[in-house]
This record gives sequence, C-alpha cells and structure tokens, in this order.
Amino acid sequence: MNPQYQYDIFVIGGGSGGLTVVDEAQKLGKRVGLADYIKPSPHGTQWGTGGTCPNVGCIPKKLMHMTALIGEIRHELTATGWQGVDPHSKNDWNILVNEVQRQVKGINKGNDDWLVTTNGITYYNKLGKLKDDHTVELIDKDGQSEFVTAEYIVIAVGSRPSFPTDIPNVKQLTITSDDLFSLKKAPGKTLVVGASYVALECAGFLTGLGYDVTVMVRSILLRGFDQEVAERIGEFMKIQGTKFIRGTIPSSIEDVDGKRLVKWVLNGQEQSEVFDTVLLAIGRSADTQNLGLEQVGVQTNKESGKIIANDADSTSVPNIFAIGDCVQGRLELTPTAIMCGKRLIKRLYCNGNQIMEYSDVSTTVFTPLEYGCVGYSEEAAIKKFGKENLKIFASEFTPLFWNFANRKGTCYAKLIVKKDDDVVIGFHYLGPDAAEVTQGFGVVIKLKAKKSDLDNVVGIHPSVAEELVQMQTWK
Ligand code: FAD
Ligand code: NA7
Repeated sequence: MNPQYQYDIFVIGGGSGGLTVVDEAQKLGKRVGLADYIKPSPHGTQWGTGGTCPNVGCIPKKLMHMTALIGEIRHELTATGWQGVDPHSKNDWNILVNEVQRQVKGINKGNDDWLVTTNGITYYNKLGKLKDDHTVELIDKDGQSEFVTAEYIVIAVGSRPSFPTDIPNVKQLTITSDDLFSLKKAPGKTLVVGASYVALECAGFLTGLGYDVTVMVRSILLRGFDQEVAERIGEFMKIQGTKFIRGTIPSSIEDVDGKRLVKWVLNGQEQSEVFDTVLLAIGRSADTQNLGLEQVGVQTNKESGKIIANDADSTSVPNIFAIGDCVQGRLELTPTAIMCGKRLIKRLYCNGNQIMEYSDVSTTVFTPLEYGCVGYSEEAAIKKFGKENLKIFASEFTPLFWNFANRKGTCYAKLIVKKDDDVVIGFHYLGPDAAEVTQGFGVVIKLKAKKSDLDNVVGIHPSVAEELVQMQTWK
C-alpha cells in the first residue's frame, strides 16, 4: 500500500469490466474507489448500477428475445393438445417492459447492496475525469467537484450508441437500445437502421413480439461474422416476417404528427415510408469524451475515441489502464471485459502473467434462429490459409420439435478444418439454444481439437448438438 495515495486503485466506470476490477481488488484487501455515473440518453432514459450489460444490453435483450421465443411455442402448444392457448394472442408491451425492468432492478439492487456494504470499496455516483496521472476529479449531478488520488487508475467507461451526423434532429427523432428496453409505449411499426449484432437481435425479437419491422441494411448483414450464416439468418428472419431494405441508409427523418417519415435513396430513386419508431443500431462509440485523457497524455484513436492500450491493458501513461468496450480493438462483449479485469488484477497484485486472449472467444448472436460461433469465419479462414488448405464440413438439419407445428426454415452447422493438421479452426451453429451448444464447443476449439477427435465423440440422441459430432459432408 502506498500511503501517498488515498486509494490503491481507482476505477472509472462500473460496468462489466470496472465492477470486476473492484471486486477482485477488494478481495485482496486493496483500498478501492469506484466512480460510476450514467449520462441520460437524448430521451432522458437513465438506469441503475452495473453498466450496459444488465441495464441496456445483454440481459434485457435476452429477456425480450426469450419472450419472443416463448411466443413461437404457442404453435407447438396448440399442436400438441394444450388447451386454451391462442396461437394468435398478442403480447402486451407494458407488461413485458415492467417484467424486464423488475429483473433489471433486482440486479441493480444486488450491485447497490454490495457496493455500499463491502469493506474496502468506496462508491461515488459521480462522473470521473482525469486531472493528472494519479488524480481523478469526481463531479456530481449538480456540478460539484471533489478530487481523489490513486496509485493505479483503471478506465472502464464502456461505449454508447452512435448517431449519424448528417440527419437533422436525429437524436430526438430516433431511439436506440439505451431507450428500447424501458420504452413506455409499444414501438409499433418500427424501422431498425443497421445490420449487425444489435440491429438484427432487436429486429428479430420485435418481429417475434408481433410488430411490423423493417431493417435498413447499409451493406452486408453481420459484418465480421461468417457471411453464409449471416445470409441464412436474414432468410430465416424474412420467413418470420421481418422486412429488409438493402443497400441504403436514411437520407432524412421527419416528424409527421408524431410518426417518423423516413426517406432514402435506392437505385437513384427517392423512396419513403412512415414508421411509428426508428431504432438506430449503427454501432457504438467509446464513452471517452470529457474524460481528460488528452490533458494527462492517454492516447486515443481520434476517429473512434477509443483508448489505445497494449496487451497488458496499459495506456500510454503507465499507471493508467483501460479495459472493456472503451479500448481499441477489443471484442465488445461482457465476458471479455470481465476476464480482462480479472487478469489485470492478477498481474498487478498476484504476480500473474496471463494477458487477455481475444482469439477463439465463443459468442452467440441472439437472432430468432440463434447463431453461435467460435474461431474463423469461412471468409477469414480462406484469406489466412487459402481455400485449397481447408476442409469445410456443412450440414442442414431440422430440430425434432419443429415438426410439431411444421416450422419453416432450416438450421445449419459448419466446421472449418485445416487440411494439414486436421485442427478445427472455425465452428458455426445456427439453431436453437446456440449459446448453450456453443459454450461447450468453445472449450473444444480452444484446446485445438481435431476433426478426428470430434468424429470419436458419441453423439447425444436425439439432440441438435449431435449434428456437430457427425459431420461428414464437405461443403
Ligand atoms: P459498460 O458496461 O458500458 O460500463 C461502463 C460504465 O461506465 C457505465 O455504467 C457508464 O455509465 C459509466 N461511465 C461512463 N463514463 C463515465 C465517467 N466519466 N465517470 C463515471 N462513470 C462513467 N455482450 C455480451 O457478451 N453478450 C450479449 O448478449 C450482449 N448483448 C448486448 C446487447 C446490447 C443491446 C448492447 C448495447 C450490448 C450488448 N453486449 C453484449 C455488450 C456488453 O454489454 C458490453 O460489451 C459490456 O457491457 C462492456 O462492459 P464495459 O465494462 O466495457 O462497459
Ligand atoms: P457494429 O457491429 O459496429 O455494426 C454497426 C452496423 O451499423 C453495421 O451493420 C453497419 O453497416 C451499420 N452502420 C454503420 N453506420 C451506419 C450508418 N451511418 N447508417 C446506416 N447503417 C450504418 O455495431 P452493433 O451496434 O451491432 O454492435 C456493437 C457491439 O455492441 C457488438 O459487438 C455487441 O457486442 C454489442 P456496415 O456493415 O458498416 O456497412
């Protein structure tokens, strides 16, 4: 402990990464300070402790996604003789939002109790700003400041939804994922702008909840993911009723009697349509403005605002670290922020030497047909190893329970294998329970299993996951 400073470690930002650092450091008896402050969305939406994941990210998103899946089962319930189920019943948005917020507030309360009662943690519901390399200014909602000092400072301020700069009043005329999960009024006919992770997930569950949903796609679906699978996701969403406008972006958005008149240009022709809600999901920007980074000498990417940190999470100022979504080149995922925070504390205080590895991280896109993957996409594998050096196995399948109500669509699995050593370098699964299926295969891929190892595994029957240990057909 260095008595020169008030805290051994001070964390700015109490999300997935920041709270992990606080937790791990206090368990080691360190004097820990945390500043977490939620700047309201342009519509004034605010939330409690825990950061993006429990409040406006993973958790409310998954709850709404699961609600949409539960709705689909109405058809199977009817087909299998359950009485009193109306397959065309409507979802009540207000009941859903209240339930989602009840669960979110439960998580907030757990965090609040822990922050207030745990010895060694001092929590400030204040905006943090670097004053010098060991001093943080803390500003409360009334603009009052105080200063704290720390040996180490960790920046974990996350990211917030981006807005286009060329559409007048865009922040007032649209909502983002920051607003959606607590929206007071049902979104109604919705235009989702953007075609990646957040956009397709939200479009998928809104369609599943019964809303008229259109996705406006600038270029491709799910940039960075396997494109064959991405297109299959799009096809499945179309079967479910989501509409797609491809190859354009909104040129203007206007308020017309409380609705949104959206115009765009496609093939040289101006087109327009009126929506109740426009949901922007065009990516996220690092929440690093007004953090005092430049003044202290912490380098950032000028365009994205993301902080530049090395593999050991150190910024250009050696005692200031940065983790999670606010760091350039990191995967924007909760478990990566958490593991990164854990490893940082092990290195700082426990002679640890493990850095965070961002390769072979399993992830799942919670679209109506869920997509789990680990390792290389087909495009990335071909680029790195050459098509002639790969074996690509693929299989289409239908889950047994889909037959009850003749669900349309097809599930899909793909394994990408290196010819020289038979190692599986890409795993792709498009089907039910993708996160549960993929988590286990994540271990397999991380351990550099060979295709012959998978061939040696006896499948569990009947299951969807058994498809992945009996793939024999080359694509
Ligand atoms: P955050 O969790 O964003 O926390 C940063 C905190 O710092 C916030 O509370 C913020 O208010 C606070 N803050 C900012 N500036 C200051 C300041 N100056 N002073 C004090 N406090 C400040 N990931 C998954 O793994 N699985 C998913 O299914 C998934 N779904 C998602 C769905 C959506 C809609 C979104 C938006 C994200 C999703 N993510 C998902 C991503 C995940 O939520 C983030 O990667 C994760 O929360 C990042 O953690 P973090 O600690 O970097 O930042
Ligand atoms: P991403 O993954 O950065 O994707 C942004 C999407 O928005 C992508 O489809 C972009 O198309 C599209 N985009 C970007 N700018 C525009 C404009 N100006 N107009 C229309 N469309 C645009 O962001 P997400 O929000 O989906 O996800 C971020 C992370 O949050 C993710 O990793 C999750 O973990 C949670 P492009 O392909 O660039 O043409």
